[in-house]
Amino acid sequence: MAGNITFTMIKPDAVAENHIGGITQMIEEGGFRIVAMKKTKLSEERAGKFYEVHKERPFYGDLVKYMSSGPIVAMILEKDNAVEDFRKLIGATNPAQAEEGTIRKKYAKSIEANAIHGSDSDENAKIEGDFFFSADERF
Ligand code: DGI
Repeated sequence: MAGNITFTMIKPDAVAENHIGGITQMIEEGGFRIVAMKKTKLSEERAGKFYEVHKERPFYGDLVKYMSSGPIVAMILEKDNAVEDFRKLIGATNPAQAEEGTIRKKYAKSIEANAIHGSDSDENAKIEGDFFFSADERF
């Protein structure tokens, strides 16, 4: 059975352009409940750890630099079928391929500065949520 938790980050480009409110509104209107939320900044070391699964990919170095270039907003979200439904709401990795009505279609600037992250499995949703939040930060 699909889990009811996913993890997201509003990425540095979207935070810098004051889209926290717009994106959070799309998330809540999409039926997700915010369980935990914080604005923080990743060091290069922590960004590298977060994206360790992509270590062998050619864009890893750029991705780590970009994700540590400014503050992000991390959230744990709750909804039935959370991981899959949230990936639908954010749209394709490359905004040129993102469908109308998705967060990336509206806010992403490029394949790298693509406004928002969404976990790709229940297992990663748990790992990523635990990376940012302790038990007493979840409600
Ligand atoms: O799960 P997604 O964020 O949709 O995509 P992913 O897990 O394949 O890649 C993670 C992030 O890495 C993605 O949000 C942006 C970046 N990325 C992915 N493919 C490319 C990329 N960055 C660059 N510069 N070039 C790529 O081809």
